[in-house]
Amino acid sequence: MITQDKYTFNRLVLASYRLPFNLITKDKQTQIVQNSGGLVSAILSLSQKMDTNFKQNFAKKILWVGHSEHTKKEFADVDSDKNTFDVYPVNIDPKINKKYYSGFCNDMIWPLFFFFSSVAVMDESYFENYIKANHLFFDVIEKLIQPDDLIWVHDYQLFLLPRLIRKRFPKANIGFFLHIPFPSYEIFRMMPPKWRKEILLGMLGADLIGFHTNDYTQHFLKTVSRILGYENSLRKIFAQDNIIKADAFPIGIDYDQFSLATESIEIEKEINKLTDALGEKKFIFSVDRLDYTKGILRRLLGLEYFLKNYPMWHGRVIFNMVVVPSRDTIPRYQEMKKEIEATVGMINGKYSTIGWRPIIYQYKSLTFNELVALYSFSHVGLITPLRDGMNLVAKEYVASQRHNIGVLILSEMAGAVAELGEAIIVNPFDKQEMGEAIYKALEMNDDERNHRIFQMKNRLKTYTVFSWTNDFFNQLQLIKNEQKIMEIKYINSDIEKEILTNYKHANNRVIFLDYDGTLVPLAKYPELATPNPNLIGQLKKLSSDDKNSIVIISGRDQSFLEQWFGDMNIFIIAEHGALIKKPLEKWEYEIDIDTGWKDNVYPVFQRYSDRCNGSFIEEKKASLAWHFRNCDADFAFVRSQELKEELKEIMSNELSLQILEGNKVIEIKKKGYDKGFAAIKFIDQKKNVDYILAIGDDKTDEDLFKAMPSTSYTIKVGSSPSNARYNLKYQNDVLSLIDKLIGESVHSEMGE
Ligand code: GDG
Repeated sequence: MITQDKYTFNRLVLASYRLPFNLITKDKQTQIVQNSGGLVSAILSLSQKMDTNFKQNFAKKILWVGHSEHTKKEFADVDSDKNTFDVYPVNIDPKINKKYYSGFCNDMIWPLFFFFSSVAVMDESYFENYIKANHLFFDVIEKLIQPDDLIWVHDYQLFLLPRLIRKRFPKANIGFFLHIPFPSYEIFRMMPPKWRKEILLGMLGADLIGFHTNDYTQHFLKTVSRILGYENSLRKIFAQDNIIKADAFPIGIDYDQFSLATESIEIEKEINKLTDALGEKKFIFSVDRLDYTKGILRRLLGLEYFLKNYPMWHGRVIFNMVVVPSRDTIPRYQEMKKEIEATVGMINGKYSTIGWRPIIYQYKSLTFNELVALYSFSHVGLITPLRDGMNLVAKEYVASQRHNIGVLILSEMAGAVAELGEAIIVNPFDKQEMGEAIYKALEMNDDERNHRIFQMKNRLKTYTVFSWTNDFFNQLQLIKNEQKIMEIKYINSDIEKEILTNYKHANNRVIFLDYDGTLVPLAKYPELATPNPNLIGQLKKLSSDDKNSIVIISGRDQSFLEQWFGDMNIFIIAEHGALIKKPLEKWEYEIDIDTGWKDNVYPVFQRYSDRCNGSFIEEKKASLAWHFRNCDADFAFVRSQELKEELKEIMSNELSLQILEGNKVIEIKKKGYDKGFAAIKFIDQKKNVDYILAIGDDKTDEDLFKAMPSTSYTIKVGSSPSNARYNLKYQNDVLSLIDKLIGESVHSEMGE
């Protein structure tokens, strides 16, 4: 059970494509009607019971931003239950909406994310309108947002919205939840590069990103790492300027709403009607929105297999298939509807008798009472989507089992399967398995039915829609707290002032600067990361101050560093401390260079280069490095682990060797020196150093940060955790800091 904590959020602002209600005018009377769909069902329960479930936490009313053709005033005029939430309609021009919603959302993302990639339509104008529509949502939110609001953005129609909010309100509390599956990287990458990057960056505008299952979360983390290059650890993504959490939050239902409803008089009446109509016949039930992901046609084939192979059940069982109208203005959906109806006709034509028809097909919406009565009355719930984010129908079916007689047959492709393991699990593409599952369900004894439903009920009771929400909000609060701790480490104007003031007053300063990722951005190949004239100019100016010793401390080899910095008034420490060069002097070895070991290691590195496309070996004076920055990340990771294992074996004979892990590089070198060791030695030789600044971005810079005296200013570039005292978000920030140091040098020279 998730305990409810006190959040620091004040109001809850929801943003979803659809508002939960629509206004419909009939006989000159305007009525408010509920929209169908999983998201609406879930959030509506939440808003209705906000008062009892989130009493101490939020301001009473939820604010709900969603698309509608109606105005705020029109809603206010007919809203009979004004206490639950305030609606903020987003009006979208029908032309934009067509390309945005019917186009990009339902013709592109929907099929692609449900793994029906062959039917995804990639039209540039769809994406342009997707951007426009997300901006329209932002325009409404911009006007209502307050500092402590929690803005919870829902689903694939609003991928870009979190980032739009973040840009304008950097400190906003933003959650994002995806109700549909997140596809594997291979599917996601089918989108044009610009779209896929925008979508990921859009989502990463949130502080917390939720999915229904662990699989979808993993797909997302991998996709972010492959497309944007952001690393993650324990589901925290280290973007350049923020830490974002991605995790699984399987949506729950309002269990009591269904369970208690089965005891109501209204539902008793509905059940009586069904009993009168069906007598002793067993009853199989399914309900889905009209959609190709729901597996309706395949289900019919499973039923046909059952009818063909188990004739003893003819006349004794009825299958009620309710299809709820949805998106039926889209040609693909219209065709599917026709096909469903033809298949129902075919099966009924083949197996009906004068007194019995196996399938009762209905194309309509049900009232809540009708729905619960059908759930509760049926002996089998046949829920077999080809793919589903979660599938709430399956959960509602279980919660509505008053006498625990129903057997749930559930597709292994539904997210819900993780929590409903006592169902009969089927592959929806396998008609034989489905047919046999129907037979098994109908023949199952009461004890087993009871036991299975009982187990599933217990789970659903515990993790309801309210626990789901609470879990999400708790996690959002935790990541916000973590960001705040990180915020203290980011260099702000006060910290910067201290760094500059102490610099100004110091007389014997040492400034250690890592090269790749610190002075220049990381590049695909090391030789491409060369310093530009501006950087060279900056380093010249900084090193012209007599009080400064500037040290470039890098894993790079001697020749590269010599080429660019050899003629400057700069100290160079190459190969993590193996070699050092004082300004205008010759290189000196800091260690005893014995490279006999390379003969054993090189062939191993060579083998891994051959086995891992895109990787390459860099041979330095005192070390060998295997780079895998340009490889398939997962594959290279596996290979790098294998390589490490193999190297360990070699090292058991060569005890003086050490593995150094850098950013997408594995290096092997002699033990006994690293950047920290080299830097300490440098400081000791200098004597009377009264100011130390050390900046780096790489794992190997951690040795440097750890070794420095606590009064030093150690700075890590990027947002990941580090031994450094402070963090700078971007590599470019290092250059700005250098400019400011130069400014201080100039002022002190002028005696200011
Ligand atoms: C999306 C994801 C995910 C349906 N027909 C009627 C009716 N409903 C209600 C059900 C249920 C909801 O609609 C359908 O939810 P699902 O989860 O089964 O499916 P999607 O609409 O595709 O929902 C899905 C969900 O979002 C939540 O995150 O689980 O994977 O695709 O609550 O009861 N309700 C009434 N009459 C109907 O005719 N009253």
